[in-house]
Amino acid sequence: NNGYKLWLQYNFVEDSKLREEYKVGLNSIFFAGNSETVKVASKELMLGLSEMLGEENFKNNKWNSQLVCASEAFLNHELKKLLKSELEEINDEGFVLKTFMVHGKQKTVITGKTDIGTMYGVYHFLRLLQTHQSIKQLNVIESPKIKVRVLNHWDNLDRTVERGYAGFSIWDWHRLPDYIDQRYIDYARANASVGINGVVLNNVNANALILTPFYLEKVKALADVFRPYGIKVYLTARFSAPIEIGDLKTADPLDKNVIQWWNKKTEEIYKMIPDFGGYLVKANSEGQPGPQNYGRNHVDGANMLADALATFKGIVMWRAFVYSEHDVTDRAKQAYSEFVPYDGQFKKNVVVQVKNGAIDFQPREPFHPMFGAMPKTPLMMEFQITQEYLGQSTHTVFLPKLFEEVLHEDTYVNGKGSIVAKDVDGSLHGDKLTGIAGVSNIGNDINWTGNVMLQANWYGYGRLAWNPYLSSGEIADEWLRSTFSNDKKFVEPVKEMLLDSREAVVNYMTPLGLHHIMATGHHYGPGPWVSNLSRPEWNPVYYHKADENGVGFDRTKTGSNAVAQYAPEVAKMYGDIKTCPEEYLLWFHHVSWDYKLKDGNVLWDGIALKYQEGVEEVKSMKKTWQKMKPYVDDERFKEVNMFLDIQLKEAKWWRDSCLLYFQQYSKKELPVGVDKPEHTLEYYKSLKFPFAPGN
Ligand code: BDP
Repeated sequence: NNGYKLWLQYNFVEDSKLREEYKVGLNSIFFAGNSETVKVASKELMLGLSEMLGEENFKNNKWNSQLVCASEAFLNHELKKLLKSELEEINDEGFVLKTFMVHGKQKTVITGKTDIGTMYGVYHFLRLLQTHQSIKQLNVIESPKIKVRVLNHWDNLDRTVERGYAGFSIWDWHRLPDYIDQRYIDYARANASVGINGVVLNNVNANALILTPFYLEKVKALADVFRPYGIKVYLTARFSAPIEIGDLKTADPLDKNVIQWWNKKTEEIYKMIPDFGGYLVKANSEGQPGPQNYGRNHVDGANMLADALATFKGIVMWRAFVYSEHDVTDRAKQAYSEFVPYDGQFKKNVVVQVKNGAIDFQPREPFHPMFGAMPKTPLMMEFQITQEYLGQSTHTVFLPKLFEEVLHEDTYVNGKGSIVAKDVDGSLHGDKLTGIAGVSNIGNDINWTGNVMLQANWYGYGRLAWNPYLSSGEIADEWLRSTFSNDKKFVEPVKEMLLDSREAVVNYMTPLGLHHIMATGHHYGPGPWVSNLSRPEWNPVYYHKADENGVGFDRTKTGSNAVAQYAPEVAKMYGDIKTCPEEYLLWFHHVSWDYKLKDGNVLWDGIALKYQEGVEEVKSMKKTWQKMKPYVDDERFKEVNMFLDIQLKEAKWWRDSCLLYFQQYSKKELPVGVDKPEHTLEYYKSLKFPFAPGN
């Protein structure tokens, strides 16, 4: 098993009792309608059932079938009446799974307001079987809580992937549009199975060529593949495209010719792709062009594109990932300072895309202060599924745990309970347009994500995008059962291992609120000593500020006062060293090496012990996995094992190099229980990785 089938393994149900139960409830099946969506959904159902039940031929007794799949418009009169109230509860993408007893016989209906909704119901039904749940009395009524649920591919036209660690891009631009790789179809199936309904095909550091007719033909081919699966295609729009591919002298968003150019370009796209989703824009950020190049602002830029898209119901996802080189006091404050004053000024079809934290996808960050702070502007969450700062694709880190933590943080903007998830799903401020984005970890490696364990992060992101209130435990459980085995002796320990893995990476990389101490450029491995980069805020020393007095970034009143960007309750909690959660201690405070932590250890000892704990956690992950040999095929077993070996080696590398580095300032011995470093600090500093991937 090379992992290509992801969580759609559809393993044979070995438990004969359960298999019989399923067969009894499923001996005849009827699909109403004949759209492309109905076709792919019925094909998927038949594939899943034949693999899981070992049964090829299911009868079709039309409306008398035991399983009926039909969207509302196709339901017969009787079923429509029976399902009336359930159908009223769902939105256009929602579904209902319901079992009735008709003349003493079990009958299950999968329905939705649309064929897409019904298809989501089919995938949910398959998931129930894959996770060995009873289907005797189904009463599931679900709708996605977020409208736009996209993957952001940071894929370049030359097939390299920015921060990609699973090979090259899966988009084979050269062979498109005529050659349709089976992978595109399987990619769409995987996304649909978890409810992802959009894909931004190309890098936020955009290339304008994607908007030329030559490439748009290729984009159209992909859009045609994805459409039956309910997936829309979006593109990143390079702000200077009117100059680069349009022969204009300017890209000023208020210039008539520029406006006209974008209008025409957009019309051209919709002619080819009538359900095109819209544009994602990174502007005036890390050297990307934007409205500020012309003395305009983000609102001018976003609204100009929004106008072009509005007639076609397209949207603009405008990123808030900005930090200026002219203000280096605290990078963490800049996006908020720049964007919050624009609240209420964006057009209705603009959503501002905000990373989960104010710096950049660290192993742990406090929630971005923009969440909750723009009541008149829909904000879309951006998570990073690819592990730029979390050990790339070799380290097993279960990210739903991180996502869940952020989604549950309380912004307090409308009083207690104003959690981030509510800003994202629109319930906090009544936003109509809601969205979530995950920076994809997918490449052309045979198992898609480089390391099979990291398929869980793609899966988990999708599940949370559908329902941001799902728990990471439920997600781990589902994923393990669908991907590997339903055996409790496998599921329970490996679930625990996954759920602990996120804390492990925090501990061996950046405990107690340390952040951004990864090595230059590629961010692979530790580099707390790096201080020579041209922009101060690109250097790890800027973030940890270690000196003889202590370590950490003072973001309280005595420092950058970044805490003031949060609601008063939160500002107070983070701002006071006594109430600041220790996970964020060094994020918000510069703390003396002798400061007493809650467990009685002084800070230096506490840091050292956390690094050690991280290493111990990886050891125990390894131990757990070793015991799983009986439940996993050889190929995947070995692969994960090798990766865990790398992870352990690198966890030690992190611990040793960081402790040696910080020890120069703390001037204290390592506490009892912390292993001695294997090498000298000079050795760790001398390690160079000129060809680390994904840069
Ligand atoms: C950082 C990455 C960089 C991205 C940038 C972004 O290092 O490669 O281009 O974010 O999100 O995480 O735009």
